[in-house]
Amino acid sequence: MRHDNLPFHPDPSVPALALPEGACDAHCHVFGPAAQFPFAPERTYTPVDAPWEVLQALHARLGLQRTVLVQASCHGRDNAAMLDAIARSGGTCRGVAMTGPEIGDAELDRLHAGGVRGLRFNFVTHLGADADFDAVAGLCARIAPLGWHAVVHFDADRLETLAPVLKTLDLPLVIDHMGRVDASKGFDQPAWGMLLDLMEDPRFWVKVCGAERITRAGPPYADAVPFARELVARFPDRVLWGTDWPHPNIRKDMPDDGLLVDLLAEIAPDPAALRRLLVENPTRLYWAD
Ligand code: 0GY
Repeated sequence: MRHDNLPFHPDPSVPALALPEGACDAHCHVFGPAAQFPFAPERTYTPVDAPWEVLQALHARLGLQRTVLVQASCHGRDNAAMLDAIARSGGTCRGVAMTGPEIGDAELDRLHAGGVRGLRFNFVTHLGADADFDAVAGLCARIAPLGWHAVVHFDADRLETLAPVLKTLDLPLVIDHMGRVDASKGFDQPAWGMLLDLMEDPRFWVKVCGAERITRAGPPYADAVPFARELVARFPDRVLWGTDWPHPNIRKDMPDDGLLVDLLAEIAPDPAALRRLLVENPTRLYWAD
């Protein structure tokens, strides 16, 4: 199959930073192999195969012991590749699925038994059609009793219209990639203020990964790191971090995952804050039971 994405970094550095016991990569993906797990016909990109075995080897190199696999749009609503990886993980991996309002209760139960603890909703222009908000609200009402959360992925320019509707949902909500604010616009940009305002609501969590997506300066992402650091300082109990391997739709400067780990020394310089970010917070959302 012809892919249109760059391959992941062939030889990531071994980080200098030693991660705490039980450290979790709370945002990464498995893609394919396409021969076994075909990509969705409606996808907007075709990634390179990125199987579980390669992710496991990367995690061993980086010092990460647990994994949250996040369903990506290239696999659409077919969560099979993710479920297969979770089933082979020996309990060290959980998942965030994508589905639609037609899903039955028995299928939600099957996803729960398979390690899923949340649903993801996309409002990102380059990934295709927005999730339908009525369907999102209906699904959120059904998954809240399971102890699940919603992961919301949006472009920063959607914040103004999305924030009020997201606030109507009665379950924990995790915002992907620091709300995809443009790091070059600094702390005074309106989107950053709106993101902080949402985070004042205790239902909201935020992923402080995605420096490589919000940067305009490129590696080592000096423009983006202050945003992550500020979120960790202000909301230490509601932040998550992940590599985002294999980095779909990164069009240049494929990240060195070892460098991304080393940025944590600046993002969470206090060891207790780093432990919350990498161990305690993901445990609360994904391994509560
Ligand atoms: C990410 C980011 C991207 C892709 C997806 O669902 C997806 O396909 O999330 C992106 O293109 O920015 O989190 O993997």
